[in-house]
Amino acid sequence: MRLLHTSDWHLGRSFHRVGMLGAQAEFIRHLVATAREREVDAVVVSGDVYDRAVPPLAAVELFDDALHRLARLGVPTVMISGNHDSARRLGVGAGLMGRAGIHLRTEPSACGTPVLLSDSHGEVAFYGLPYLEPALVRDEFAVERAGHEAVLTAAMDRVRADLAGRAPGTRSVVLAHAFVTGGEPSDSERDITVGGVAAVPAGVFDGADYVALGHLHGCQTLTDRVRYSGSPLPYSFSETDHRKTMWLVDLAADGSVTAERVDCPVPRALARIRGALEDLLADPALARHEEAWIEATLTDPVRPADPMARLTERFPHTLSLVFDPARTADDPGISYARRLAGRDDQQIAEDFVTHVRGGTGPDAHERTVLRDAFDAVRADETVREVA
Ligand SMILES: [Mn+2]
Repeated sequence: MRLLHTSDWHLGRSFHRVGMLGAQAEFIRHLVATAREREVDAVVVSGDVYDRAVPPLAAVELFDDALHRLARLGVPTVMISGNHDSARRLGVGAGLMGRAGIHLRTEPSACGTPVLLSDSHGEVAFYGLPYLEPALVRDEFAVERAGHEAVLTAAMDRVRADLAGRAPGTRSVVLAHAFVTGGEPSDSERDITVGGVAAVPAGVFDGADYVALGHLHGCQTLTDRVRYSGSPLPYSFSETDHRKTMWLVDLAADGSVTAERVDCPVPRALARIRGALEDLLADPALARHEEAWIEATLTDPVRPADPMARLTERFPHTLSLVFDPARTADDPGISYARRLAGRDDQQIAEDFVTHVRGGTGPDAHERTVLRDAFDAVRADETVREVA
């Protein structure tokens, strides 16, 4: 069975000030053309269809267009909701869409109920695990003080139990939206840290022949059977080095996997350039980036006049301007943002406590208090989005 695995469309999202709807529509056409030309048996979309719980009308219309194209193509499609989607909103009409061959899985309670597709070698069971927010699905999976690992393990136990009851040799594909250990994040994923641990080990998915992951925006291979497709388009400059792709996966009769990367059309290259303004405007080596979307970091000790206007004369698609005047690391003027870069909320809060207490960090109880506070805020945000 041949699958086309994609995720993280984020329909409606823009890239800095550039609207991406046109590029997203182009991607949908590319997806459908690839499915037809490469004779794909099933398309899997592993969450974050939309960028927001309540997406703009144009994004909803584009999704509607995608559904029609996929249904017309006649290739069965399985989709799950991600942490950016409102599972309930996305799930509206799922029963009817299912009759058209588009299987939307947004209900945590349906984790163990597969979509069954078959080829000449027999059945393949597709289990759609929507994004599982621990605070919201704790009761469904009867786990206490749940983190991501606990709820995904419980969901996969249902998958394994269902699979065990099927004919021997039944192959399986699991769709999940999660941060799996070993994956490399970028700047455009929403933080899902809960209980201090966002990442779950790949071993949670043991028993599945192929695990089609969504959430991280870079295409990556964790094991032969566990892969992220990444987003089809870049949504932050941290993705400058990404090659945007989908996975074309062949699932053999014995469940073994071979996978090929299929490139996605990206409207414009990305580049990050750094230096003093005059150097950036003069350096002949930068000529190759003149048509790219640019993030420029200016290192001039004094902020130059009209930097954006001057940069866009040479680089008309400059989208982001960062000032990072050349200083030594112990300079007290070094920016607060730079000191915080790369640290999560919990670490920042713990370091703050250490700082204001003259070097004494929080004890275990205080760390738990901080962690619970962050979890409560995140759960509350999610509840408001889902509601
Ligand atoms: Mn995403």
